Amino acid sequence: MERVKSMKFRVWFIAALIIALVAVALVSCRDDDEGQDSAEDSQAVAEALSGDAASIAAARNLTPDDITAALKTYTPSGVYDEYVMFASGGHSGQVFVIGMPSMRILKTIAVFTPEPWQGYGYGEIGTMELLASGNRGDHELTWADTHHPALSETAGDYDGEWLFINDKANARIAVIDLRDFETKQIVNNPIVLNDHGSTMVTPDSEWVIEGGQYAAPLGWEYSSLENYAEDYRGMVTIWKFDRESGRIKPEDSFAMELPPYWQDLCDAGKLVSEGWIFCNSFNSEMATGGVESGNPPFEAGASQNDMDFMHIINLDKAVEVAAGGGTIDVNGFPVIPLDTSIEEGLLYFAPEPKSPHGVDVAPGGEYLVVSGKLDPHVTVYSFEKIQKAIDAGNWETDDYGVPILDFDDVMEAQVEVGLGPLHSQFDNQGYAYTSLFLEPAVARWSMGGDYDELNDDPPWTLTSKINVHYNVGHIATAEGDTVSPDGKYLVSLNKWAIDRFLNVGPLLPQNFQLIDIGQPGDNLQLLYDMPFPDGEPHYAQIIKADKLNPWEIYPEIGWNPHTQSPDPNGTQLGEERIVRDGNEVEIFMTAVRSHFTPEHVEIQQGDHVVWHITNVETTYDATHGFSIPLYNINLSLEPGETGTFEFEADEDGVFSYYCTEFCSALHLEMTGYLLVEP
Ligand code: K7E
Ligand code: CUA
Repeated sequence: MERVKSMKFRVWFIAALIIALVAVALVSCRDDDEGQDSAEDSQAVAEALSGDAASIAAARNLTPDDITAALKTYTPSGVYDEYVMFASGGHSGQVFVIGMPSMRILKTIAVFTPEPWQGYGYGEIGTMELLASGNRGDHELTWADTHHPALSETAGDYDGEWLFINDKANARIAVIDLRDFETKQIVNNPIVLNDHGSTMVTPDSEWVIEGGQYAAPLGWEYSSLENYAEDYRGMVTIWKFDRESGRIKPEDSFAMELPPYWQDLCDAGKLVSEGWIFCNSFNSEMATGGVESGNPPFEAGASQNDMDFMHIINLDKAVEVAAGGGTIDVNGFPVIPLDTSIEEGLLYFAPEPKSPHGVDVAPGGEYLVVSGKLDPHVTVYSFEKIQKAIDAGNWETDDYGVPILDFDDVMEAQVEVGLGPLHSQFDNQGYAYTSLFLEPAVARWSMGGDYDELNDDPPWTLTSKINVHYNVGHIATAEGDTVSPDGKYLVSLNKWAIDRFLNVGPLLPQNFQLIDIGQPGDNLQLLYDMPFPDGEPHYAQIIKADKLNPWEIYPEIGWNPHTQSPDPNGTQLGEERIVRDGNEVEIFMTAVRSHFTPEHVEIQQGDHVVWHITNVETTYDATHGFSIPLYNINLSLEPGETGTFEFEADEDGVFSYYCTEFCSALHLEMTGYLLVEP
């Protein structure tokens, strides 16, 4: 696509526009600045611009739209972002924290993959045990495919306390504590080895939903593909989250057996539909692939039917049935059998066209939006109509006996949005947004019902579209999954970047495109392209920055972040010591600018070493690192933190340990000798 060149624009026009826009921005955004007189400011800006800015704009070929976009996103030094986006990191196995609208990356949160900056998985016992808790038996897992982050909610609004993320590749869920932005728990799904429809939370985060993906015998047993219909199954797992302890409680959790269609994304009901969950599915054909043997490949075999099935699950009732013992044991985990779900009225289907991907619950909970990848429409279902159809009780069933509600009974509207619709999000103006993978574009369409009052566009109509570059997957709007979305910004999480950035070889970054959705009608503006150079993020959630209230330093010196409580091995200044008991050596060390105490650690080859380090700093950002060569040890110790590692001193020699954070002028001197005598 040829970019319009600014040669067409005269310098005076750009200069006038800059002055006008900056003056508007100053008056509207900075009117709360103390002691600043906006008239004086405008004067100063005008004087500055009449000097350099117009010629800079001309020299850089900036169009008026470019200048508007710059003014909406440029974030001066020391000014904070209004929103924070938590993006999954795809096959990096991590989560990324990004400020908006500046689109500055603020943090990587190490989750499923070792990460040396944070000392995650390089000796520190808490992180080693955490990562090991995600192993499967003897099989060590050191990566993950994170797809859908979910912020904890209170009464359907993000509360900024916890973050959940799934691992599609190995069916795991992690819990991140937003007091310190660190991972606290990894939970393995006992009955499946992959998931996808996760994580989503109920409006008070009582339950964390993990929907499945590729059907397999539950409990990861073997069975031939010839027995697919009989032995293979789908599932949804309902994890109990205990806010008090900040942990998922597997002992209070359960799963539901589902037919071997490939369950895909799920979403939790809210407000009127609270207590229900919805998962879409594909491959109701139960295709088993085998292109090498002359069978249709999955892509064709799983795309024959015009309709697949949205799964409508009565969560409240399922919780009762599970608590009442209506489960069987699979790999030590309680599972509600499919027959029980049918008898108890826990599970219904609604037909959904065609090869669906994504079901999104509207802010009021009254509508469910489904996109079929091979259908140019989004289909909107009415929760009220679904309830009526369930009460009326006339339905057909699928091969497994699951009731299939009549499509026309439950469908509220279909909106033709374009090619390859995937995921939908919502704003505060009565619009929904749907990503269009094939165009690729983002469509804005107006909602009906109560949402119709919020804008002038007719209900259930496409109102505008914006092209994105290229191949959008998910989109995320500010506070978009809550009962009260903010609108304002939308981020298009694009899978291909193609020509948007300098060529860096055949592996390209992804592209996050920030879009202004604040204006009604046909008025979407692309503001910023952000290259994302790591695993492919699938989904993101965007929270108001002022809802987050993380600690600046740990609450006490000698803090254990894994228990979020004082560590019994925390060491205060003056308490440093080395304790020997036979071949067992225990070291209690402190770190402060700019030395470790002790600076000499002399041990014997063959000793078993347990080493505690406490960062006794109480200064914001005074983090110290600690590394030992050869033994693959690297810790990050934030102010107040105590970290512990252990190792067998099987190699003799002289090992200089040092601080890996440039913490002070004498940081290079923040070192010591580990002497291992043969
Ligand atoms: Cu569409 Cu995993 Cu939500 Cu990828 S998923 S895009
Ligand atoms: Cu501590 Cu460098």
